[in-house]
Amino acid sequence: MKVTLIYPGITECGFNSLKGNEGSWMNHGLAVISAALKAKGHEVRLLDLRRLKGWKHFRQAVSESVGQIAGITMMSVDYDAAITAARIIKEIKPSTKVFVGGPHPSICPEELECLECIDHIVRGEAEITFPKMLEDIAAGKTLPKVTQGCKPENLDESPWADRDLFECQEQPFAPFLKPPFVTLIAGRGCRYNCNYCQPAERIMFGQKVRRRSVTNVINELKYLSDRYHFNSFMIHDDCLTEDRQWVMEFCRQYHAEGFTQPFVAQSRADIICKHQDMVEALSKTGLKLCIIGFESGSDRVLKFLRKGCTLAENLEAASICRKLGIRIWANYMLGLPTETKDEVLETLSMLEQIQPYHCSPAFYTPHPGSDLFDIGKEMGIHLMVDHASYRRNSFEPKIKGPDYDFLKDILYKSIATEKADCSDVSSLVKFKNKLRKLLTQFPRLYRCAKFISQKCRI
Ligand code: B12
Repeated sequence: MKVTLIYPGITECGFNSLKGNEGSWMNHGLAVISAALKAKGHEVRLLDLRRLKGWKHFRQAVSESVGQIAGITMMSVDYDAAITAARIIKEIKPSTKVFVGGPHPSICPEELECLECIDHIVRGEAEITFPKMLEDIAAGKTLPKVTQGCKPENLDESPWADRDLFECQEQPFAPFLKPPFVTLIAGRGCRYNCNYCQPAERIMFGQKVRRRSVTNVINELKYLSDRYHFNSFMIHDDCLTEDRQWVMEFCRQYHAEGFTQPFVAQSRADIICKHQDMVEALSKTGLKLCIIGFESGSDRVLKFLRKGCTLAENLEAASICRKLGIRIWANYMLGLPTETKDEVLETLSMLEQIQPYHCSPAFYTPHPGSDLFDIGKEMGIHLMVDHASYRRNSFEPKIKGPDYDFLKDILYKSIATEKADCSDVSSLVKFKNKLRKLLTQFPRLYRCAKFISQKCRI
């Protein structure tokens, strides 16, 4: 069959935006589905909205290339673009069967069930189920509107992501990570229970975390090295370091195969404190940047979030990373439900001690599928006006309660805690950070400078 997969990830960056940093990354969900479909002989192509000029361009692409089947992936944040795409497909090609899958359809199928522009919703994983559904369609069977995807128990049996689909041109997001750059996923699911995320991940991937074997991941890296000659990479897993044995074996095989490329991965403060030797092994292997969800500098807030980490662990983890030469990418939230101004200041003080390489703050944004979303809904505090409000970089108030002017001020101050990194592009970065510190005193000017620096990628 002729299948068109659609990536609607333009909420943050808009059309014609396939460049630089995260905006250039491929979507692994669609890439895995594409590989599974191609293995069954289907003809697969991609419409990546980031590559198009606008909806007119999309209409033209739909007229020219969409066949019997369209498959749209969807995070909650991309709801509007995904639904607009589905409507346009149905308008131009009414006989095309439109499938949706991904986080939002898995978590909120009821929101999509009533939409006529969608024929089928697949919840959860789909590399087994989607090809099977196409077989059923070809056999003339009638499919239900909502189908629960079948979980591949052994991820080694799932195909590797089809990178041809996205014409893989992923870009690194830090100056010390040299291109060519690639991203990969070693596992699915998360065993932690943070209330701003869970149970979304359990709904999508089940209770148990599944991880590909180390050998399978190393084999993919060998393939990526042959094919793209990558000089750096990122492992997207929610928490790569939760399985110590897996990590140690990964480090061993990475060395044994002669890889030396630096990489980025996410971890947690409690794990870093508990397994310093593992972090050291990772650092020797090539972990140059660790993304850590510190979230808050207040123990009360951390407990409220069910984070399972303390302020003391946050600080210790940062000091371990600094000692090992691992740069810290600090994720944290401001404006959480129940959070007081003093607690926000505790977060600022934590960051001053952490001295991150990069600060990645967010005003707390309620996400469907999380317990905290349900709590906020019950309390009637949500101020989200549409699905696009789920995006990270918007400054509009997300919930009732926080003083957002105060939070903006703290946000700018927190960014000023970034520590200049003189080991690579040195003087430029140092100068940029000094300037940034200075500019934080003048929020408008700062925003303007940030905009210009992002546009010029400096
Ligand atoms: C990588 C990643 C990113 C990358 C995305 C890169 C890209 N171009 O896709 C980056 C860093 C950019 C990113 C950003 C964000 N992310 Co993110 N991200 C992830 C992460 C860690 C991995 C995604 C992944 O590849 N998984 C592995 C693949 C195989 O799984 P999958 O995509 O779900 O696909 C399977 C099924 O869902 C299904 N499927 C998927 N698509 C389709 C389509 C069809 C037709 C069918 C039938 C089936 C189907 O089949 C696939 C194979 O089994 C997930 C967490 C996770 N573990 O999944 C969060 C996650 C998807 N992100 C999330 C969020 C909230 C965000 C942000 C909104 C954060 C923010 N506030 O800014 C931004 C939004 C970006 C945007 N579009 O504007 C949430 C989504 C929750 C929700 N309700 O939508 C997740 C689930 C994390 C979490 N637990 O909260 N993210």
